[in-house]
Amino acid sequence: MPDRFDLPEDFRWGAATAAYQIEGAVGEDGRGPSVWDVFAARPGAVRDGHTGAVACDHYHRYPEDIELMRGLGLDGYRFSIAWPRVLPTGAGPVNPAGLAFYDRLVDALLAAGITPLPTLFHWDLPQALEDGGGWLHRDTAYRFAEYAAVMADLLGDRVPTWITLNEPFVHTVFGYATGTHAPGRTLMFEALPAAHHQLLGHGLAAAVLHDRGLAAMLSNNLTPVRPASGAAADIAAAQAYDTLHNRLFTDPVLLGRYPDLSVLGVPDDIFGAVHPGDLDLIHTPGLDGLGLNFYNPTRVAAPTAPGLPFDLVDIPDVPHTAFGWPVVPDALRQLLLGLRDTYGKALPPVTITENGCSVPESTTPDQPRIDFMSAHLDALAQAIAEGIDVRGYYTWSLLDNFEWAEGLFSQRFGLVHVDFATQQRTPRASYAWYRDLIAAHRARFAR
Ligand code: IFM
Repeated sequence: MPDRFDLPEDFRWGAATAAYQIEGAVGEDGRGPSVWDVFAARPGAVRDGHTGAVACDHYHRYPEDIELMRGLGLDGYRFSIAWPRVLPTGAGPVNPAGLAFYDRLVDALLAAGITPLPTLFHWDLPQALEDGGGWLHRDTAYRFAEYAAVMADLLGDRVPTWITLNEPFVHTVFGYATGTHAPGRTLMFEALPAAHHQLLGHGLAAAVLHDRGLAAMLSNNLTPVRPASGAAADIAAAQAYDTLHNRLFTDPVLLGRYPDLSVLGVPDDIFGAVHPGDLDLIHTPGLDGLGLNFYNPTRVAAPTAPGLPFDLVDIPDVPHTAFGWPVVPDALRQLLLGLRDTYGKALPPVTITENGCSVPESTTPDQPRIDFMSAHLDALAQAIAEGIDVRGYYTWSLLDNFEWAEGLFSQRFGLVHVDFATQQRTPRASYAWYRDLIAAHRARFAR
């Protein structure tokens, strides 16, 4: 059985972060407020009242963080650009100091031999755009494409590949449907225009990138969905959840159409959001790579109460992460094979743009993280051996960081521990393990 030592020669090793989770410096150098600044200031919105105001102070400490990446031997680093840092109100005049930060960051990465892989939107929408309706408002998609053009014009000479959106499923559901993330709207299925407008923004931005000779990817959090039993009601519930979590986002981009949304009780035009020609705008630019953020599979049962057409139920008899997420590494292989079954030749090369787990701070060494990553990389090697084109793996995350509604302390995903009082970075055992794995992979192909 192939394992992580059998990954192909050109397999790329990386680590991932996101702007609001690590940068801090939210009030510096002309950055405008984002939805997360506003949301995190609401009493009770984030555990312990934490915010990303300082986070890992990466805005000032990025040279030290790049040294940590160099120490790992990374090929690539996935980070996100804070839209309100470069366009403080989301549109209109650019902020030269914000642009200069990303210019410096990219140059420093390249000097360290690390390929930058930026994400344009990882949930920190400029608050001024939210005040105009945010992703519920169609214009936001057009503002996003303008912002993509600003960044591509600045960095396109040095950055060949871009990710437009991060996890539009999570942003739509947590941000607009249930309100546990910014901007904190609780619209349930009426949140879905926000999904459509993000996809439209993706399509428009991908065209902007292609016009400049750059490659466009989209990263989503996908999950293989399994019914809790063979009962027809559980199977129907699983189909509804798969539609919401996976197909709603992947079908328009890869196939140019929405799945049957009637299983969610949602009209085909998503409450009037889908205009004639939109699906062409989303699909026609084509996707140069699918970014797959994988954490866990999902088990679904028929609903026990009115409201949603599914219940999410736990997967028993498997380990769980500190977050309570079930650990089922082979589900990654199954997900990849399922994507090939569903999309066939329409499936572009895949890159794992996030995978990792939170481990309690007191766990020393962080063996559960090493076990998690090694088992998922073994599953990936098996999927590749079964013919799936997977180009690389970016672990989530380089550093402990601001884990959204969970705040700073409770969910630690980093290969590097961060003491948020002192900003001291301390590499964990998983850091040394990943470094040695990368080195062993390179040594195998050294001539
Ligand atoms: O921290 C998040 C990240 O921002 C998006 N993907 C999942 C991670 C862990 O929850």
